[in-house]
Amino acid sequence: MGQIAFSSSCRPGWAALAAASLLAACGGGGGGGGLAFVPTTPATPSEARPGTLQSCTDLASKAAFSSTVYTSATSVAAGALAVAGVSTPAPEHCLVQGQMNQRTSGVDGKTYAIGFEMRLPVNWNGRFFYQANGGLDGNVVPATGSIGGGSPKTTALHMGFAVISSDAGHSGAQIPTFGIDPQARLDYGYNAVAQLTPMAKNLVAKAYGRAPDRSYFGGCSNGGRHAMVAAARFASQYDGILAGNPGFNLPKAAVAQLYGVQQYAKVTTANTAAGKPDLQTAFTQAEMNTVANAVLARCDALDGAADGIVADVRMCKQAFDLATAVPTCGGARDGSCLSAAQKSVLDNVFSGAKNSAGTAIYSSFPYDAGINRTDWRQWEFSNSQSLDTAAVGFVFSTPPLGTSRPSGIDFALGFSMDIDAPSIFASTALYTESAMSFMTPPNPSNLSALRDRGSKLIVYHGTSDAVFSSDDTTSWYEQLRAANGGDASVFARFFPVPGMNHCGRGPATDQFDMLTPLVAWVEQGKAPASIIATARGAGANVVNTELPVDWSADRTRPLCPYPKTAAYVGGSIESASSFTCR
Ligand SMILES: [Ca+2]
Repeated sequence: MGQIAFSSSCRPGWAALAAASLLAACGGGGGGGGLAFVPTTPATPSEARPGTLQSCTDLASKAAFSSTVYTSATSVAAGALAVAGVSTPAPEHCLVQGQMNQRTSGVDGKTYAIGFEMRLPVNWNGRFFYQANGGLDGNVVPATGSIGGGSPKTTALHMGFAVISSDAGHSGAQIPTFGIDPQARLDYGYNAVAQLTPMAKNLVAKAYGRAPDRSYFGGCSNGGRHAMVAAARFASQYDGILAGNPGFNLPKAAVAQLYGVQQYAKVTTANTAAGKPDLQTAFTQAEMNTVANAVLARCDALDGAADGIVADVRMCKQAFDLATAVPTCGGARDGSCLSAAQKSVLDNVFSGAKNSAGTAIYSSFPYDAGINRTDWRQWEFSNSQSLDTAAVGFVFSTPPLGTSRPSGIDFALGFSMDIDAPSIFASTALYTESAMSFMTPPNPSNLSALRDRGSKLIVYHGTSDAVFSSDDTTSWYEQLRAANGGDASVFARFFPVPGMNHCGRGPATDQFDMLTPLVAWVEQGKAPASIIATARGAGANVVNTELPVDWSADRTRPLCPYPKTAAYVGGSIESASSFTCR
């Protein structure tokens, strides 16, 4: 199975991560070699042409492809596939399942393959959509093509795209031990996309009689990371890329989660049944409500509307000081205050994980209105000691530390930010690429190949995301702007989603369709000046139960391309038409 060779990457370790030195060390990223930015004229936009499925059950023989086994090709009648939250039935389509690159690992002796399924609608819109999935992958999620945001009301398949989904090269949903196998690491990081993309395009060509006119890529969380990696590594293959809450520095973010466990363990008040620190007691629900309310008290009105939304978290950073905004408990903790120790812990987490020398390990996080919600607590107090410890233990550390250490919270508490954390940059003769190499975009601010072929990138990120920081995405976008003469908006736009947690939920207008505007941008040259988002109150397809009670059920807001934010211009506080991006 031919591995695709990639150009060498520029990736300094933590010591060189100051923005200025990064840009200098990486040659500026934009027009190449640190030379002055030279604008290029993107290709003339053209729209995809619809087509009709010509072939399904015989595709296994018609679409033969290197190192690929098709295990089934079956017709699926209209309405036979239900998608949660989507009221209209899935269209008639062909379901092709199979695997690429089946092999037996010489390291752990297990059998691996890149499992996939592809759903090809009979009435095709002429487009291909790569559905990137979340977490540790390991599961062929049905290839319906999530368009992102909170409980979307349609899918790429419903819209007529031919959609592929994969397990990213290992089987077993969210089971981390595939990280013992070096090739499975690379497949998860980037190689599954490299292998599947040409296979899928060939399948489309055989199914419809012609190749896709346009190709798109989308996902959230680890899927957003896949999207950011595709934008950097596979620009020649994709016309439009949609990256949601992207964990494009996922190994760093996972280590930062372990740092959070260590911090929270300092202020717990009880142990679990297993005799371990109960992180849920580090900050009670009442205490986080106090913090979130203090954020709103200081920051909500700064954007011109006291509406429960902090439209500009950068402005809030200047205005909000935990030390003075939240009362310090004079006596016992009662929910209305934080102890001095708690303030220190929360400040450490929000200012960002550091090693003992004070060097930043990941990123700061913005104080926002959604940091008292369920999803935030889930990531900080639960996933941090299960999912993140497993990922660091088996997939991101080199060699994998998890094979010789306890799991769960004990792994997190025993993890040294000085000695162990640098293992995400390490490689060995067996593990030839570090996690930071295979998981992250090479030189993420250099997207000149994507830009120069006229492809477009839309990124969104909830500002109350607990695990991947919107500050990190903001920092990346600032570097991208700098690499493009101060303005990257001709090909890449970043839409922060105020109040939204990890890929949805929170006190937010979290339902939006960014795929349709991405297609309009790619194919008609219409750049998105704003994107309307809707709250999911009573009557929504899937109700967001965490919305503030004083919001209308169907509140709308414009999401604005950074650095613009939504400013109130008068009228109903519930309507997007009362706001403008500026
Ligand atoms: Ca506000």
